[in-house]
Parts: sequence; C-alpha cells; structure tokens
Amino acid sequence: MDPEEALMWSATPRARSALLLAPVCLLALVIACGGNDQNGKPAGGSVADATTSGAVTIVARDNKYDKTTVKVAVNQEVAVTLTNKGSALHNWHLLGIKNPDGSDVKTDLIGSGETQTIRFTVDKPGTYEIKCDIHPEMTGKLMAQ
Ligand SMILES: [Cu+2]
Repeated sequence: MDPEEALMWSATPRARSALLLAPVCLLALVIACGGNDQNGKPAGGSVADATTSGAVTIVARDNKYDKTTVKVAVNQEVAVTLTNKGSALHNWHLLGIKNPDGSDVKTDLIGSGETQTIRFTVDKPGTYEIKCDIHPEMTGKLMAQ
C-alpha cells in the first residue's frame, strides 16, 4: 500500500464517523436547547392561584414542583392535578388537612408520564405544608384565605 492509499484508508473511516456523528451532535444540541427553554423559567418555583378557578396543575420533576405556592379560597373545593414529568416516583401531599373520611389529602405516588387529580376543601385559613413523600427536598406551601 503506497502512502497516499494508506492516507485514504485512514481518512475514510474518520470521514464516515464524522458524517455519522453530525446528526447525533445536532440532536444533542436541539435537546440541550429544549432544556434551556425549560430552565429559563424562574427557578425556585412560582405561584399557582386557584382562588377563582378552583383548579391548578402542578408539574413534578426530579426533584421539585414547578409551582411551590398554591393559593386557594377557604371552603371552596379545589382540584389539584399532578403531572409527573420526571423519571422518579413523586406525589403531592398536603399536611394539616384531612379528607372527610379522615384520610390524608394526597395523590398516589405516580410514575413518569402519569397524571392524577385530587379534590379537597380547606375549611380554615392558614398556610399548610406540601411535600413529596419520597423526596424531602420537594416541598411547597398552600395558602388558604
Ligand atoms: Cu418526589
């Protein structure tokens, strides 16, 4: 094999792998940009106001809620929908309030891609803690007024 032929043989696989890698890099870039868009929202959680609509949707990721403060009106039924966009199991557990049957106000632990809606009524004004039963760092508060 002469030197020129050797160069061609060594360059071709490199060129091939460059061609193969180009779409992968592009895909990675697109995914990275998508992540940046999501991270562009204010960190540390935002407020979900259910005082007029009586309904809120909370998105759980690994490991935080997109809405860490939920405002509700006293004596009005509230529907909280939890959607899990993370990969771990998460739930939404409201402390200090019980359902009429004495059970805790909480969603089940739901898996990635799952959604669950619970309904409850807060009958006393105040601030109540919210937590995920698996992740101690996943917290929030519910303000009833
Ligand atoms: Cu969790």
